[in-house]
Amino acid sequence: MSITPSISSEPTRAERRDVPKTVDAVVVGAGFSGMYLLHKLRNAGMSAVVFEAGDDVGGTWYWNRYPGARVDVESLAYSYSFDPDLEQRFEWQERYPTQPEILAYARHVADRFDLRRDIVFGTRTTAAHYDEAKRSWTVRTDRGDTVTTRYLVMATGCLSAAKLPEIPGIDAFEGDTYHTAHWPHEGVDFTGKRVGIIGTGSSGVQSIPVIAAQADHLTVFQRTPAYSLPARNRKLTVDEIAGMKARYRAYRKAQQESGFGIPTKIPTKSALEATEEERNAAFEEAWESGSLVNLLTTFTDFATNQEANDLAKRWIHDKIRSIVADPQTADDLCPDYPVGTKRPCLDTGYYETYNRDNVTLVNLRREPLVEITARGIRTEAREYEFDVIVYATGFDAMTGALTNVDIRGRGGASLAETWSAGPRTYLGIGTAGFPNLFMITAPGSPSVLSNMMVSIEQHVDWVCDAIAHLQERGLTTIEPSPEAQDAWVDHVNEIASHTLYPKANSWYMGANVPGKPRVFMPYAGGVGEYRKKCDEVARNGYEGFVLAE
Ligand code: N01
Repeated sequence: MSITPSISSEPTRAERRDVPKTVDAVVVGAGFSGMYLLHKLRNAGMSAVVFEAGDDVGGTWYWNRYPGARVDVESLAYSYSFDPDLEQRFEWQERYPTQPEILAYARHVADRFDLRRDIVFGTRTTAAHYDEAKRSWTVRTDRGDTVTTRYLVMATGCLSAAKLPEIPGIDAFEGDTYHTAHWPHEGVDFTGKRVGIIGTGSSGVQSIPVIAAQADHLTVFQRTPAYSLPARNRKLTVDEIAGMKARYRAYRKAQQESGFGIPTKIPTKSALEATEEERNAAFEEAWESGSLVNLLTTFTDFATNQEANDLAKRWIHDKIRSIVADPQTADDLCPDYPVGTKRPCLDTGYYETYNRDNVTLVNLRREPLVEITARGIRTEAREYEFDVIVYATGFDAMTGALTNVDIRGRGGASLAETWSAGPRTYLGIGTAGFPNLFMITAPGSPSVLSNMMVSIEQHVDWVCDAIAHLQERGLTTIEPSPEAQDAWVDHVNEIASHTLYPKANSWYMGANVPGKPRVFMPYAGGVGEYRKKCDEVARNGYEGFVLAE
């Protein structure tokens, strides 16, 4: 479902550059994937054009301007590694950078590599059709452009197709409405306003404390509580920055070999073997560290054993109850699914916010949402009146941005229809029947279970190497064999089946979109293992792919 104009903040249309009729590669999206792709393709002597819906670079960080927006990977780790000089020059300010700081970084990169001259802004890609006779793609946009290209790279991001909830009366509200992923560039002043917010995922958890501090009253509508850790954000010290800059090369290698794209200590003990004292100490240390991966790697069986996970769950419940004063509110904030099976959050004062007099939590499990009305939100218990409603209701994750484009491969087969029972890819990079279509961090790759910057760079490097391989050998197409794809999909499912992930109704499973097939989409085997597999495939002449002259 796309965002309706009434709640989106459409950018003013930017000056557009001329669009060439034919290029070697079309890239869709000018976020961190598209920017790096453009840089690499150009360096390889290829012509490329990037279509970007927004009016500037930055992708997710261009759109998600809601109050409190930050990344939950540390700034010095959430940055490109491909240019050591860039690493040394850019000065990160905070441990967890704000959206404006990350967007400033993206802009800095665009300037540094003069990227904007090959990016067509304010332009949404609407269709891409493969011509089997010509072995080329024809790409169309909402601005009337038609470009033919040999290679098509979807750098559209995993969390970019914002989603409104399926609630009756959504257009009836007469006040202001905003979606966290389409926040107005000029910001929103909540002073003196009665605000309702629907959604308590990462976007809700980050924005709720900031909105509460400003609004007259904030009412939070929660369907599923989040697990959230205090971020313990702070200014970076000069020594910290210098220390990382001195050891960046070794750190980058460790990132690439790690499980989540963030080096951590490797757990050695089962939570069930640890004494209660050891467990409490480990959980407390993770909580105090302000790092999600530290929590997720406390014990070997945290992600795979229900009993082990329950120990962490109970510990976090106790923490929530120790912070939130009202016992009923505290209970309502305690999640019942295994820790880590929905994306956990990092917050600044989230649970404490519920101790404020001007904040109310509505538990939609006890008081289901009925409709949006002209004046506010009606639950089965009552109507709540608002001046503003904020939708922090997330995304059609991982597949939405791909299937929203009318992509047609061999025989005119539509990608959306081909994936109607769930996405099928080989390595999360390509899909059978769609030659020379590459996807960056697609389903079947670690993507959202990793530090995205690490996974993005790995995919972009791999794709550009594959293209170079074809070019050097005078080959024209590459696409996964159906057999290799089937085996990979089975492998991805097999790994997921050994974890607790499928136990939660998460967007990882497509569960937040009615009718979307329930398939665990990311590859849960870890960034390091995945990279080894991709490298091996390339070394073996792109094993599992069909390459043709
Ligand atoms: O979206 P979400 P998000 N009625 O899907 C609720 C990344 N991110 O934008 O869980 C009532 O997580 C929904 O309830 P439920 C990060 O990967 C990162 O917050 O479906 N409620 C849920 O509570 C993150 O995971 C950062 O039951 C409804 C909420 O809306 C991902 O983006 C910051 C509803 C949606 O939560 C998505 O985060 C922000 C309905 N009909 C985002 N429909 C950082 O790096 C939905 N909900 C820190």
